[in-house]
Amino acid sequence: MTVTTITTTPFLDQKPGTSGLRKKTTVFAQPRYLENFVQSLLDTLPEVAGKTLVVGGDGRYFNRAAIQTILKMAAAARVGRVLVGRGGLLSTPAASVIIRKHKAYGGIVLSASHNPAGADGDFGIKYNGTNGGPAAESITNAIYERSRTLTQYRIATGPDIDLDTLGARALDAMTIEVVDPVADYADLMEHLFDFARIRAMFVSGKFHMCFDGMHAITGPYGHEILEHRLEASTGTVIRGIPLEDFGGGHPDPNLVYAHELVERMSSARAPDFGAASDGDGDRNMILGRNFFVTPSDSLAILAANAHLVPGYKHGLRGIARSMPTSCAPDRVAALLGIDCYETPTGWKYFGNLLDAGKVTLCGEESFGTGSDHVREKDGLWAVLFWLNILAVRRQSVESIVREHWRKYGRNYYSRHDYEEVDSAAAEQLVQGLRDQLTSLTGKSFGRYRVKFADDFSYTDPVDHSVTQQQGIRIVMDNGARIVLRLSGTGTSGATLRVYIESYEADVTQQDQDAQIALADLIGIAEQVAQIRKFTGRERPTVIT
Ligand code: VG1
Ligand code: CO
Repeated sequence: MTVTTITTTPFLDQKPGTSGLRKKTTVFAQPRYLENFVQSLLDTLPEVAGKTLVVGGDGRYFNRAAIQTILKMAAAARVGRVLVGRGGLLSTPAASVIIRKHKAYGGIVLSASHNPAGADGDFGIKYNGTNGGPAAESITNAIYERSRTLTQYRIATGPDIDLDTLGARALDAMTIEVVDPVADYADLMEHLFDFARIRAMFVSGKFHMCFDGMHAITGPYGHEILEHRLEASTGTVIRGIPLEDFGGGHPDPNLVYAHELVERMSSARAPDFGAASDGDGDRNMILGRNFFVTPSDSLAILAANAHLVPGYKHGLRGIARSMPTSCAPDRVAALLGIDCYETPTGWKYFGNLLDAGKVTLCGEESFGTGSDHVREKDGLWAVLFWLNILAVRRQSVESIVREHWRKYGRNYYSRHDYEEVDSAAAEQLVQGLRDQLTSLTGKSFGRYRVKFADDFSYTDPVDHSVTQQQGIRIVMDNGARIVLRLSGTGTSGATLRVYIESYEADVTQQDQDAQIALADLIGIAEQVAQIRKFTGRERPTVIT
C-alpha cells in the first residue's frame, strides 16, 4: 500500500457540540476539512491500530465520499478491520448495536441527524467508543485540541472500495467487511420485544399504523422490521427510501416537519398508531389517532409499562432524563421506588449511568428515548416498545396516555425554538439571564413564585466529572419550570430553546391545550428573558 502524507494547516472550528461535529456540507467538502478532523481523531486514539472500527452514516449527501476517505485514512493508521454498512448506511442506533455485538474498538458515525441534508445542507461526524455510545467530552475535547495543531494527515492511495456488495475485501493490511445494515439491529429488536404478539395484532387486520421514514435512514429498517418481520401491511412505511437530500425535507420528527404524517393521523380514516424517525434513526415521534404524545410523557409511559415487555419484564434499575425533559418520568420512578437521574442535554451523559447499571431507560424531550440495549437513543426501538404495549393492553394510544395522567398527574409541556437567530444577541440574552439569577429567587410573577434560579451544573455520579452552564432553570414553588438554553447542534447562527412545564394533578384540568395551560409561564419567560427584543422575532420558529 502506498500511504501519502499530506501537509495541512489547522481549521480552528472543529469543536464537537451536543452530538459530534456538525457543519455546512460545503465546509466539510472543502479540501482537508474532513481529513483534518479524522486525523485528529486517529491521533487521539493511537491504540486503534490493529483494532476493529465500525463506520456508517445516514446516507445523506457526501456520506459515500466521506466513507471512502475515512477507510483510506484508517488503513494508513493501521486499523485492523472496519465493518461498514452496505451502501455506507447505518442508523445511529444500529451502529451502536454493531459496535457492541462485534466488540469493536469504536465507531465513526456520519450524520447531522435532524438537520437538512444536501450540497447546501448539513453534514456531521461523531465518534463512539467501545460501549457503543458517543465519546465522552474528555475525548471530544482532546480531538479538538489535536485539530488545532495538526500539520499533516496520512491517507492510503488507491481506487475506491466497493461498498455495495456484502463481504470482506482488503485494503492492504486492513480488512473491510461490508455488512447488512439492518440484520443485527432487527435481531436485537426481536429479542427484546414480543414479535409474535405484535404480529398477531397486525395480522388481525384491526390495527393499522403509519411509519414515516422521512426519506432518511430508517426506511430500510422499517420495511424489514414492520412490514417483513411483523407483517404489517405493505405501505405502512411511507417515505421509506433513503435519499441523499432526504427528499428536500427537514428530517426532524416533530409536528411541523412531519406534517404529512400528522395530517394522516388527524384524517377521518386515520390509522391507530403513527410514528416517525429522524435523519439518523435515533429519534421517535409517537402519535395516536388525532393525538400527540410528548416525548417526556412517552418516556414516563414506557417506564410505567416496561413490565409488559419481555426485554424489561424483570424491572428497571433506574431512569435518566435530560434536565429540560419534563418531570413526568420522575413520578413513575418514585412509584417504582427507583432512582431518576437528571443529566445535561445530549446522549453522551447517559453512557456512564448505563454502563454502571444505574439506569435501564433514558430519554430526552427532543424525541429521544432509549435503554441499556445500546448506548444511543433509538427511534424504532421506542416505536416497537409502544407497539408491544399496545398489543398487550389493546387500548388506544390516547386512552393509555389519559390513564397515565389520571394516575400520575399531567406535566403540561412545550418547547419553543427560535432558529437561526443572531449569535451575539443570543449570547447576550443568556448573559442577561445569568445576571438575574440571584435576584430572581423569591420573586413573584402572578400566581408563581420563584423557588430558585440557576445555570444547570452536573456532576457525573460515576466518574465525578463536572459539566457547567447547561441551561438556565427558573423553578417555581409549585414545581413549574422555565428552562432556556442555546442549541449545540445548529450550523448557522444560534438557536434558542425555551422549555416550559407545569404539573396538573387535578383530573378535571388535564384536558387543556398545552399552549393555553402554559400561557402564564410563557409570558414570564418573555418578561424575564426579553426574547422578542433579543431575537427580533415575534414568535418561535417551531412549537412542540
Ligand atoms: C438537540 C437536542 C438534544 C439531542 C441532540 C442530538 O441538541 O436538544 O436533546 O441530544 O439534539 O440529537 P441541541 O443542543 O440542539 O438542543 V440528534 O437526533 O441531532 O443526534
Ligand atoms: Co438523530
